[in-house]
Amino acid sequence: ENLKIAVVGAGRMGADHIDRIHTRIVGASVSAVVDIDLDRAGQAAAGIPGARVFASLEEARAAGGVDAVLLATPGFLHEEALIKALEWDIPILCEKPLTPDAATSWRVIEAEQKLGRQSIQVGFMRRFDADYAKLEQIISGGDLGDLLMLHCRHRNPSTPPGFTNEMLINDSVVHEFDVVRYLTGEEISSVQVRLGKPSRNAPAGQHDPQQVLIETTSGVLVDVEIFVNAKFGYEVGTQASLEDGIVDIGLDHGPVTRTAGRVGGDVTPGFEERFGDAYDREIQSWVDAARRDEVGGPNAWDGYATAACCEAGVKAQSSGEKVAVELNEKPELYR
Ligand code: ISE
Repeated sequence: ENLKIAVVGAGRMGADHIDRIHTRIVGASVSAVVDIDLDRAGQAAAGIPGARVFASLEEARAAGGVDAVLLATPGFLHEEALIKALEWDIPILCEKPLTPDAATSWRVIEAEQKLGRQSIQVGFMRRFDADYAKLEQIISGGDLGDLLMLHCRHRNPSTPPGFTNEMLINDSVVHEFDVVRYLTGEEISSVQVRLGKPSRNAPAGQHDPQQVLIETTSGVLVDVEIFVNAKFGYEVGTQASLEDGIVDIGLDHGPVTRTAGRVGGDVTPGFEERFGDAYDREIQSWVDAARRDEVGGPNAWDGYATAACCEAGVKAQSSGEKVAVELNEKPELYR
């Protein structure tokens, strides 16, 4: 029988996941769409047989037919829904960030420990991207020696209204925090943020671009260019410097055509296109694992550790200093 999913939040990512579950995911269906904006929920649920619309997760749950929850609301709304779904003991896919800071994420970790089993997967889809997975294999395979440095670029064409400086870290660089942990297999020990010359295309109150400097426990150094009003399109990539070689991923322009004295390919317009396959694999992996009461990807510990990095990053934005990332001891459940 299909896993019946309540999707909470019918915004950009929620609507994309609803379409994905309906059209491409095997063994699951959308049974409820939850949004305080019922019109928006109705639009996202339109044409999906059996998908009912609710203003709250409690109402959806009370109406029955909810086996799992996909949380696609903004990060500051996650904690309450996560704690509830853990109490109900139903599997959860939580879009990033798990929560916006370490203390709230730790409360989620404590609630999951009370349940006694991992039940939350966090939406770090880059781990399901073919290029990132290959880079991870190259690094962990060891043929090119140790990884020494990573140079990351994360460019969005533009930001929605109200995208603050903190969101540059909590909503965008959070992916690099996860990728660095994924590629190195280590925790991050410090974060520093440098605000250089701002672009005239940045909206008022937002400093764009920013440079984020990350260190891991063994001393791998990482620099991130986060440039969220870069205009030209969407680009996420990484160059890895290893002892015996340099590896590049993410110059994702498809076929290159030379004609009429010009050379070129296409730039992906946004993350839905760039990571479409990765999102499909991520959600399928979650669904398959959820049906066995398991987690099929990054877990709540990954959510907590990256939330601690985000908290350090936001502090570093205003202090300009290198801020240490302090983590609680990793509970048995995640070892
Ligand atoms: C967005 O929320 C995402 O998760 C995208 O992957 C990221 O590239 C973008 O910067 C975020 O705003």
